Amino acid sequence: MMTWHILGAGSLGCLWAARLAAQGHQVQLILRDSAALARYQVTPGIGLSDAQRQHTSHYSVAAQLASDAQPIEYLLLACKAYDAQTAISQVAQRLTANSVVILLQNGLGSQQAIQSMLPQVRCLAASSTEGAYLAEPFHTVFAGTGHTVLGDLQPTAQAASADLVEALNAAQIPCSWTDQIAQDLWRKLAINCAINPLTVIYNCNNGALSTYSDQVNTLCAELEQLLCALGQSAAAQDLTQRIWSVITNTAANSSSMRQDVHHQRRTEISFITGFACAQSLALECPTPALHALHQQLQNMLHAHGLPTT
Ligand code: NAD
Ligand code: KPL
Repeated sequence: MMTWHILGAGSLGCLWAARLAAQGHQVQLILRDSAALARYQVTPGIGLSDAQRQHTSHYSVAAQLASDAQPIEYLLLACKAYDAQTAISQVAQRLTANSVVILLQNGLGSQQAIQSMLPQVRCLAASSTEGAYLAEPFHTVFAGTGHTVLGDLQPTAQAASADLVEALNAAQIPCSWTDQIAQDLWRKLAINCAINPLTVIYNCNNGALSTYSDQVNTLCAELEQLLCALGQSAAAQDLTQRIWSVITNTAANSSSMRQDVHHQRRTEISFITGFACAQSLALECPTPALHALHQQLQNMLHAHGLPTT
């Protein structure tokens, strides 16, 4: 059995914690402060409900603060991308050359920043299509089945983590290993760039983007060029087709960014369109529609009283 620490006890953090604990792993939540610890200690443990919220089980999972002295073996970083660097710096002294850190953040930028902060630590990036939301603090609802792909952020002499993937699958966390995680992260980023901001701007479900097909197709073409310029031509392959498949297959869904705006939560814009725009400038690969989209999204967020970064 493994010892896991979970930093970020939100929707996905609680989902992973409950499933790992159910499988008999030792799990510790790392909570933000003593007030959060006190709030958690009066709960019956982590609550996990099915999508219809017909069944809820509670899992007894221990909790501690970042200042605890216990060394960390496996760390799941499950906070938002904009909190990731601050959160990891709070436990950095507890990581060793034997630690494995899984970065679950959406978008790109936070993972590379963390790997540079911790050059001696094995950082794996994860790209997940699972869906969860919090019904209340420490009570997560498993809203959508999906799959998580994991891979090393930087080349390593260590073998692919077959034991890790096996342990996660045994804990009902469907996942697989890739030696090309950057490809998965870039493909997902491109999909999120083409879909999420437009659903905020037009305040619509994903499927309604078929009304704006010219705009979607222009973005797809620019994103394809950007991925090729980045050396990610495999991620660029069939991108337009993939994006339209996602739009069709998730037609009734409200994108995660639109949900964030709807709930008056900060978005991960800087790690999605913000990161793509920065890369297009750095590579001198012009993406005018993407830049206009990013600006329009920032204006929209500002109008909603939300952070524009
Ligand atoms: P969330 O907001 O529900 O949870 C994040 C948690 O991290 C919060 O409880 C927050 O208080 C905590 N946190 C932040 N900084 C902290 C710190 N310094 N110390 C302790 N706790 C800290 O987020 P989520 O929905 O679980 O998403 C996590 C990441 O996974 C995001 O990047 C998101 O885009 C991605 N993701 C989420 C889903 C989903 O369905 N929820 C699906 C795929 C990807
Ligand atoms: O990943 C998504 C999101 O909402 O964040 C989808 C639904 C695939 C659209 O980008």
